[in-house]
Amino acid sequence: MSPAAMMGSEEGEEINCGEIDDISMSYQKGVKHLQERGITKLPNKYILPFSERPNLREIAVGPAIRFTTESNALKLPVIDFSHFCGPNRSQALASLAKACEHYGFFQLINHGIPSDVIDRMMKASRDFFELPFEERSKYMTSDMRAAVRCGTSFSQKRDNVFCWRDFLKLSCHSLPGVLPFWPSSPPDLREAGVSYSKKTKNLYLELMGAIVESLGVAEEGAAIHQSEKSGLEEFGGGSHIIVANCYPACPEPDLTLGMLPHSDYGFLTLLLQDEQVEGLQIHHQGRWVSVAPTPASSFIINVGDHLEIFSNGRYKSVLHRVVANSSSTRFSVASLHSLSFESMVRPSPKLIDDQNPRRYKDTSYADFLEFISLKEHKGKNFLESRKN
Ligand SMILES: O=C(O)CCC(=O)C(=O)O
Repeated sequence: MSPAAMMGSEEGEEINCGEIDDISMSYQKGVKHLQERGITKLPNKYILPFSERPNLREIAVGPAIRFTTESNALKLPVIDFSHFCGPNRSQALASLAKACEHYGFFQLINHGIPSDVIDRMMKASRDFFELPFEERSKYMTSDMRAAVRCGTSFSQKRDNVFCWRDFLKLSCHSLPGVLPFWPSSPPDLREAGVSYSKKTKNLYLELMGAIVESLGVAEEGAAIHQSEKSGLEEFGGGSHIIVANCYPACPEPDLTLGMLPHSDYGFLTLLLQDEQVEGLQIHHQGRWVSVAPTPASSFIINVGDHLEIFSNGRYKSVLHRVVANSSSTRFSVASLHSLSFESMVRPSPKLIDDQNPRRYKDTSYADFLEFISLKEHKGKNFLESRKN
């Protein structure tokens, strides 16, 4: 073979140009595909610079995988949703405000979504990632506005270093318009997704009603979709995306991440975590701390960039990331909510005064998509770009 046809591979050995195409095609096919090929070393494409690598100490506890140790365990505040509907509402609102101000994350219990709705969504997501690559790849597109989008890493077109995750994104607004585009396989995905989407949307609206009240910008905690007073009646028709994440077991989890540090763009994210396999970490008081797996009967809720803007910085979106592990595949399902595509998010006028000047420019979901199509979404760089 001529030297011109030879190049150094990512692993350092010599390969020919045909193989290079094969390797880069493998990255594009996602990490599930790499895992199925039985790789035992992490390809360089996934290796983070030293300073960005996680500091892992993986512990097997029975069938479960944990990273939590005495030094990095975090107990998230627990918010009992049932208290919003009774005599304890004002106390529950105060706890909600505290959780959003000091953590940006909380665990929500007694939310009223039936467990079979949650179990079916989790199962349909897992089953999707079990489909052959040829079936999943029908939904691979770089069109961020597509009704369904399957892919790997964060932006597989632009990421220099890939993350160790595959995803399926289902746009949920409006359901009748998007449903015909959703995958028809696995057979239960559409039905499970529709019930899950309706229930999580209602829960989100109820939570936003409580959040608006906790900020003191609505006289009552009426659900936002019914509220004329808050000026936020657009919430009911806002964007809603369900993201199913799959993080297969990784040969060298110390060298990579399932998801790089980021904040979520919307108002709130409702996250269903894997019950057995830990992986979510949040940046709290200057260090990375693990969030222990939560029972499927509860959600992890986090404040997004749009809520930080709306609250004029009182509630903070918080950096979070996902660590990989060497023995078990981890799944999660995130439900991300914001206003409709072109609607403007701005600080509530009632939260601006001489002591609290307006801290952010107007922005929209469309602005976020444009930003990430031009720049890498790193940390909170989108929100930083919206500061006054
Ligand atoms: O998998 C997780 O626990 C977190 C997922 C996440 O951060 C996201 O989908 O934005």
